[in-house]
Amino acid sequence: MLTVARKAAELIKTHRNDSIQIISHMDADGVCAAAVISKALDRNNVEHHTKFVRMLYREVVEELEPTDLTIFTDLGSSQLQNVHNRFSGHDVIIADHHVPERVEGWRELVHFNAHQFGLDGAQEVSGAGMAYIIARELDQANRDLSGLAIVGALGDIQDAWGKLLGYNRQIAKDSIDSKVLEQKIDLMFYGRHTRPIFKALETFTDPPIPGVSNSAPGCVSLLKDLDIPFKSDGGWRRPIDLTDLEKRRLATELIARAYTAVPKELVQYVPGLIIGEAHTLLKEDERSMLRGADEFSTCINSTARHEQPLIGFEVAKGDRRTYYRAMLKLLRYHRRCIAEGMEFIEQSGLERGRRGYLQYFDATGEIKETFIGTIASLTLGHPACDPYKPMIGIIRKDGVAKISARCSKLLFLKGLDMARAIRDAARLVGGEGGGHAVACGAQVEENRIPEFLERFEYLIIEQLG
Ligand SMILES: [Mn+2]
Repeated sequence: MLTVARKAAELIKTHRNDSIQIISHMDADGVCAAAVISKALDRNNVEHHTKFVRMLYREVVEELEPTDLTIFTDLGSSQLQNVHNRFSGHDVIIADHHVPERVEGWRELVHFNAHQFGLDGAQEVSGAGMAYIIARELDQANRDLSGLAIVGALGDIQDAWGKLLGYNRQIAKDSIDSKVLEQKIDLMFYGRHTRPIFKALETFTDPPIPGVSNSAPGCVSLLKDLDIPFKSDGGWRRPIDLTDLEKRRLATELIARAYTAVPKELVQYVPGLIIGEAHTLLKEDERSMLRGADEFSTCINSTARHEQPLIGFEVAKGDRRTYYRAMLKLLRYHRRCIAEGMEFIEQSGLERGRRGYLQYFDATGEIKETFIGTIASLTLGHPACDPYKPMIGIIRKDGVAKISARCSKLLFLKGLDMARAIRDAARLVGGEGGGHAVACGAQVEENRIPEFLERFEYLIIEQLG
């Protein structure tokens, strides 16, 4: 594997005085991947440009201009044929972890894909991880960029088992060795460094915990019962402020309560969702949203969702001034969009699939299409929905339906791969789909939505036996 990474690094070096572009995926992993390569180039005083795209559909690729060297990160492999048609004859590096297409006889291509080395690209290494391996070959001093590779991996939900797997563990080790990262078994609360403990509890919904999830008064009284103060002299206590003993008391109680509500066959996976590996970025400010690697990745993800990936890109590269402030502003807007989206769901309610196994909503004209996935996943945490069944959001536009699907990590741990189901279901009705096992999407013709839903529901029931 390192041989190919080295070849990529050598190719970059031979082009150091030429025009270089990075083209990357517009999501958290893709933004981190581009930031890793861009940082490595900056450190070598190599000029370059960076661009983000959602997918390398044929029309998209046709609008790209080949330069002396093009580096694709977190995409390219699964649309290799399209890339080949436009870029053959030019020097290209692809650093990706998606399942690759095959193309014969493209000599100028250095294809660095996880699957070629027997790595599971869904769980063991991300696009940012692949980019990082090249950066490390460029210069061992780039080991400090491994923190970004972990942020990218979390963006692609590669820690669904409560810990990193495969090559991601090696990258985390680089990161710990270079004093960028701390890895610790902890409560899997979102906002460990930034939110009051009761708030972190209230928003914990996967798995749902009776009397805690979505219940502020319930969280307050739980903390009282467990004798865990939620305030100290310095203000609200955050999850990381809890002592190990307090954390243990809390974890035991949460697991016990979750057991009472989770379907029997899923019970064994519950502890892994409540306790797991937490990743802290030690160079970030103690109370910053960038301190927790998971929150960092959510921040970057929201810049991509709002079509402002360059903001996340500059923040990932280290800007803590202009772009960082722009990101915070965007996050406030992001929260407003979430509130509006959830209000719409409250009012319109959910529909059920024919077999009762899917829940969905159509938010055409109400929610931005890049935002539908975020709303679908938050809806899963809503008390009115069944958290153990997949949630689908639909937006119709110009005769085409954009579909986003989300499900609890519990279903994934039980063996559901929604990405496969959505790809197959979309194909069966002449569309396209893909993504991650618990978060994926598809595009189908508007008039085929009912047929798509039926097929998708069928494939999910089949997978879950
Ligand atoms: Mn990725």
